[in-house]
Amino acid sequence: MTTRSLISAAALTVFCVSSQPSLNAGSPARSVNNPTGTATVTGVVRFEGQVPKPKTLNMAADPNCAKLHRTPVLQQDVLTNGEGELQNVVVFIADGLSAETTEAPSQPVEIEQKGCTYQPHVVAMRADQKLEIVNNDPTSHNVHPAPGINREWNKAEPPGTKAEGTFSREEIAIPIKCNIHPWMQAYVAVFKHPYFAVTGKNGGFDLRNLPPGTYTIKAWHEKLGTSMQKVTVAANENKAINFVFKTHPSP
Ligand SMILES: [Cu+2]
Repeated sequence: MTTRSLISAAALTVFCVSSQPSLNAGSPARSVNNPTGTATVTGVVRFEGQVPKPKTLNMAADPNCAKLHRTPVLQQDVLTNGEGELQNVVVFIADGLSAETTEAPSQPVEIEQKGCTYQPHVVAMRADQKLEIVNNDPTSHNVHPAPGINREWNKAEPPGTKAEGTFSREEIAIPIKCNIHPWMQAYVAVFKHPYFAVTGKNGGFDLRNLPPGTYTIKAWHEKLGTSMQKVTVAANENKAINFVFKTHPSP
């Protein structure tokens, strides 16, 4: 036996052993041992139609909040730019991944309580990654996630302090409230894998390091719902897809 064939035999043995318990045993083209691939799915999320007029947040109940603003503060629910590109959409792989083995990053995801609003309004993170909420206001806040399937928690935050917590289950997405200021609202999307993005001001998203495969990709928006499409990518392929949301989808 040559050295090369010995290596091939060894690799085959490793593959056969490791693929036994995986969800992907019937598809030997994809290695479950290598979750970091080379394919990319990029795109833009757009809103079509009349953008709903944003409501003004009424902070009169807490003068410490009201006096932090000279101009009205608008609700952050449907945010578009002049091109109709939609912000705060969570785009993620919903189906098609084999079992993932990568660990959650050790650095926390941070949300700031500033001007009596949550900044950013939407974040995405890994299960068991730390979520850190920092109170940068001269008034007391509270942070109260209201999950559907994760453990609920509820923490006080005097001025200048921070609170932290985790979520162990995938959930898209968990509303985050402040019990003191009912207008304060954020969302946290929690994933078991690293293939997710939140659109910025240009509506863009970028899912990198994907293994080759066929995936269901979903786009979630807090008010406009969820849209999905299937995409197949080969190794090193960069595929562009777009999502479009409308206020009143036709029946
Ligand atoms: Cu608050």
